[in-house]
Amino acid sequence: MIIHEYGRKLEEKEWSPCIDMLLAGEHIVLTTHVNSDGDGLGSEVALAEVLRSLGKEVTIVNPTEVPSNYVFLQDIADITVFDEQVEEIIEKISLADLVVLLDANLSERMGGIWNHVSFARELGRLNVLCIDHHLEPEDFADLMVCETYASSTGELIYDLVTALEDRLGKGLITPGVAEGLYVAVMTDTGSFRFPKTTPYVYRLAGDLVAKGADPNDIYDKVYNSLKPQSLQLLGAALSEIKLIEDGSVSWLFISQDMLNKTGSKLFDTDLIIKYLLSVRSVRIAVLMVEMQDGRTKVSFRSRGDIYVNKIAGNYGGGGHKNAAGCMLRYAREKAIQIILADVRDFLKNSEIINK
Ligand SMILES: [Mn+2]
Repeated sequence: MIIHEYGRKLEEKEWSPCIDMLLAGEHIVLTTHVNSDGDGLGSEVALAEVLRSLGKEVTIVNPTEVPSNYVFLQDIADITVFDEQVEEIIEKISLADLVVLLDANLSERMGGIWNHVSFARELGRLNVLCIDHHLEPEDFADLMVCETYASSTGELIYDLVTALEDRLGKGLITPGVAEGLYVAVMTDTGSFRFPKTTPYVYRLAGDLVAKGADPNDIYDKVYNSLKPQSLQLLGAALSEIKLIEDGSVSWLFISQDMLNKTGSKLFDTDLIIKYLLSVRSVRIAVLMVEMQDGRTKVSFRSRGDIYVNKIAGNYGGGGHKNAAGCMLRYAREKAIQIILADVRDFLKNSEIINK
């Protein structure tokens, strides 16, 4: 098992083991993490189209459903969802010779799919490839390209496809591929403004636009697709935001009751977290969402050199320096109590270290 962690843009030749593995595959399954996002989904549809153009049989199987604002992506309707089609997924994995996990670096992020992948892999039937940009990868695959310098998995797939184009001597970025990769990079960079938005990211975005991605159309479809009930949830949530520690911490707890009253689903909360960081003094923002089973999903955002993935890591989660998450087995009161205590401690310690 090889983990590439160069911490810089990979040279073309460094993509070779990854390209060899993809070219050797005949029946390839692509997947991403639970509660899929634009980066995972856009990377999946882009890579699927590239591999299909090379004659591979490719299927996408995801642990959870596609959020409605991404259903416009090419061929997304063909995605099989584990929660709904377990039998089909088991069959697809049993026929596969390669499984590629995109935008996650922990086996458990595959949800129920991992058990079946792991079983087939132990029988020697398939290889597992992981391409991702989160911190602290688990060494679970046959080949892992884990590059935390990258703004997005989409950026890595763009580089991979470019290296593949060089190897094969032909263009592979069709308008469908460009659209998928643009969605991936745009969503994970917060529309080209997060810290890892390098000059190179703008150049690759420019190349994708030149090859058929329409920035105006894509932005409109991804971000202006709220259901009226999402606005109700947003209104209810904004009025509940709390600021503590002299305004350096903001937090919010969204209950099932709040979701039910406004008819909203879990992924509608994504649009709320940015408001938690919209006050200049805030250094750590915490959004807690009550799950149907009573557990609490926690999302962290931070400003500057505050590694919130470390707080999430205390509870089996992880992510990036400025954006991370975890699932707590505690209900409301206990969850709020321990997370805020952790955040206070963490902020205190990081202040001592930074002095
Ligand atoms: Mn990502």
